[in-house]
Formats: sequence, structure tokens, C-alpha cells
Amino acid sequence: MSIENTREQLISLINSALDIDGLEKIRVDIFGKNGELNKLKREIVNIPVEQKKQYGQKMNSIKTDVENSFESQKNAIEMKILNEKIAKEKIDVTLPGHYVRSGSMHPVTRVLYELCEVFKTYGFSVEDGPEIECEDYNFDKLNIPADHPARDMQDTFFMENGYVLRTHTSPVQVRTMLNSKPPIKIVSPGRVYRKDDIDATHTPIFHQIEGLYIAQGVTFADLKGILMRFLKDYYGENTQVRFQPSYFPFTEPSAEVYISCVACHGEGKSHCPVCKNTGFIEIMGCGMVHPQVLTNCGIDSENYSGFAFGMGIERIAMLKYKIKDIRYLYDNDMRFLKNFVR
Ligand code: 2NM
Repeated sequence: MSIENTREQLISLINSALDIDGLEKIRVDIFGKNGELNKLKREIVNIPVEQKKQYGQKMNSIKTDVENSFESQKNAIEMKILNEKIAKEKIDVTLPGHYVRSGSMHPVTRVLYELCEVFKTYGFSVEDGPEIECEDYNFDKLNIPADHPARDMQDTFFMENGYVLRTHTSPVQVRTMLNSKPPIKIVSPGRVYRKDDIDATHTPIFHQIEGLYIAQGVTFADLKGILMRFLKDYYGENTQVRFQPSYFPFTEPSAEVYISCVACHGEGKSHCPVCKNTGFIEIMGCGMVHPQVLTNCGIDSENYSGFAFGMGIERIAMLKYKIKDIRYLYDNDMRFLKNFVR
């Protein structure tokens, strides 16, 4: 093979490579120890002395050209591979996505959470406690005597050894009073149990949130201030609030709190099923913590006073979302629950 032809042959060999593997084989055949370029180099012994210089120059020029073609062929193949990869991996961002069904908070959970958030803005912290309580914390410390109807077998789930399923979250307040010093400013949300027959407004398991504020010089005016602020924050600034005297064994004085009807806005229209045409609905109970309860829980009732309040979460949720029957909340029927997907 003449040295002149070698240049063209090697370049066309390189240009015939289709992929990286083919090119690698060609690289060995050309640049390897026994490759074509080294063969040319070894030929120099057979070249007449006067032609050696010219031969050497030609050889170097061939080497440079072949190296350059090799580099450009290598680049061409790599570019081709890259372009194929880009074409293959191209994403059409205009294609419709896969539909992902999202979960959501149960309305009771959501109301519980929202109420805690409102009370946190007034400086209350959120506390919880066990659902199985001793009778002492659930009743005795709260000034609910042994012969009180609330302790009746008909109302309370009694467990073994003087334990009950808590009938309110007040034992959380009892625990906090026993374990810490005033000022105390807490709300206790949670599940409670009562042996009620199931109907449109009762289930044996339901939820409450209770609040407790104990410090020096706390008065009924503080109670009214906090609760009126809360009811306007949660139900709207135009909400009207009424306090009506009531009775609880653990507070004295005690009151039931009413707000203007969320359905007819206090107009008491002739056909309002929500407020039964009174224009107002009962929303919570409250009162000044009975001095005996403070004493029972290790707090000096001469030095400290406090207020407490409580409300049922299901009732709040039913009024807020216009749910006519409490059983909808616990049927787990998707046709109902899907209304609460945000
Ligand atoms: C209510 C109404 C009135 C209440 C009282 C206490 C405690 F522990 F301080 F004595 N906790 N919660 C209370 C007072 C609860 O729910 C309708």
C-alpha cells in the first residue's frame, strides 16, 4: 500500500464507524501498537536514505490528518447518541397528568384544629390526657358527688377498679391544676364517652374542647370577654352573644352561652329549624371554677380564681357545615366525606 493511499484509506475507515464500539476497534487498528501508523513508522528502514526525510514528513502529516478525522468522527458519533437520547427522553409537558385523589381532614378533626388555633391566639396552650380516667379525676375532684346523676350507670362507661371512659375532658384540667402552678391557661380538646342512645344529635363517642384560665383576680368579666371575642372570631364579628344562668357542679356561677342563629341570623323567622324560631342557639357552657374544685386540685382558692368553659365539637361542626344528623359524621360514607376535600 502506498503511503499516499494510506491517508485516504484510514480516513474513510474512520468515517465508516457507526458507533463507539466500532470506533474503538478502528482506533486500535490505526493507533495501536501493531496499528497502521506504527506499520508506516517501521517501513522507514526500507526507505532509501535520500527519501527518509520526505517520508517522515508525509507520515507525520498523515498522522495529524488521521487524528483529526478520528476526533471529529468521535464527536459526530457522540453527538448522534446524545441527540437520540434527547429525542427519546423528551417530555410532552402538555399531556394530561395522572389524577391523584387527595385525602382530607375529617370535619370534626378540622373544627377541633381550628378552635385550638383560635384559642392559641389568646395565649392558651393545648393539653391532652388519657381517655381512660380514674373516677376521682373524672368526678370527685370536679365536685360531682357519688349520688350525682352524671355518675349513673346509665350515663357512664365504667371500667374495672374505679376507672371510667372520661365523660368530658375536664380531667385534663384537673391533671394540669394538680401538676402546675397558676397562671394556667389551657384548652383540652379530645374524645369523650357517654352511654347515650344514638339519634340525630347523640353518639356514645363524641368530642369536646374545654378551656381553663386560672390566675389572680380572674372574674366573670374576663370569661365574658374571652368567650365573646372567641365567638365573634369564629362565627363572625356580627355574631350576637347571650349568657343565661345555668348550673354545673364544677362552676359557680355557671352559664349557658347562646349565639345568634347561624341559619336565620337571629331574626327568629317563623320556620327556622336550627333555632326553633328563638333566633338564638346554645353553643357552650361556662362558669367560674368552683372554689371546692380549686381546693381539690391543690390551688389556694383565697388567692386564685378562674373560669372554665366547654363545648361539643360535633355540634359546632354540624352548625358550621349545616349537617342535619350527627350520624353522617361517623358513617364514613364517601358521598358525605368528599364534600370536605379542599
Ligand atoms: C363545661 C362547662 C363549664 C369545666 C370546668 C372545668 C374544671 F376542670 F376547671 F373544673 N373544666 N371544664 C367546664 C365548665 C366545662 O362544659 C360544658
